[in-house]
Amino acid sequence: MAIKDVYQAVLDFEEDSIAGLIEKELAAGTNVDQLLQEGLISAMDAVGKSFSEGELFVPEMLMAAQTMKAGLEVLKPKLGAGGASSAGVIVIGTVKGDLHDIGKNLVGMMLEGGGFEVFDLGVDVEPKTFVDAVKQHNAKIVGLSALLTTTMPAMEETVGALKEAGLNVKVMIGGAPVTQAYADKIGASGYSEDAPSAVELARNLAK
Ligand code: B1M
Repeated sequence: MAIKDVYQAVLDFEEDSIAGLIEKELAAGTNVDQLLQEGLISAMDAVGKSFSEGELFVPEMLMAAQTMKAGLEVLKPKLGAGGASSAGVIVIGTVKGDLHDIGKNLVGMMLEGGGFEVFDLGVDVEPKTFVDAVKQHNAKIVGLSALLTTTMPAMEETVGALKEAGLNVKVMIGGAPVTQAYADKIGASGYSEDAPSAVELARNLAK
């Protein structure tokens, strides 16, 4: 039994057994931060890299993310108390009028895998709901997802609402029809084309 087993469990999509592995590690006194960093986060980074290199595809990435999430559930209660710190707080959601959530969920899970504390507001989220959630959770980053060209304007509306509320928050956007040019146009802080690059972007924005 070692942290590398936890790491490997993510790569092997062992969603049903990862919780038990982590519990055993915790019982053996393994440091929570190490389990998070060297077990879950490193494994998801490796998954992200394989995806970027075309060795893994969306279904595998989803399975790895689900496995990581199952492991994270066991670690979560220990995170605040155990000294492992969050990489930052992110509020994420699919914008108003848009019901697509598969990509957004994947991004949210990868962000959690990357060490962020993620509050997922779901789909069809009004600009005001994002504003309220940023205030409630003291988030430093907001993640907006849109899959329809017709709902992209809701991203601009949301960026406007956050600015109008005077919130000092970075906004990252993504989704199939979204581009860097669009992010620049609406004054978003950044765009990423997939879930692994969303983690990198969030890490940069959190600096
Ligand atoms: Co819809 N749909 N859909 N749909 N759907 C698309 C998007 C479409 C391209 C299909 C097509 O016509 N070829 C088309 C949009 C056309 C356009 O606007 N340009 C479309 C349409 C038209 C519609 C409806 C209007 C259909 C209708 O009712 N007439 C309707 C709209 C409903 C609404 O939202 N109001 C609709 C409905 C649906 C379903 C409900 C049936 C279902 C959604 C189920 C769900 O999400 N729970 C659905 C699906 C599944 C799709 C397709 C087939 C797949 C989308 C998906 O999940 N991809 C899609 C066609 C396609 O893309 N091939 C299509 C997999 C996912 C992992 O990728 O979401 O791109 P993606 O996420 C990626 C990146 O984009 C990025 O990272 C993710 C992971 O790498 N990313 C981010 C996403 N969000 C990010 C946020 C970030 C960073 C990166 O930072 C915060």
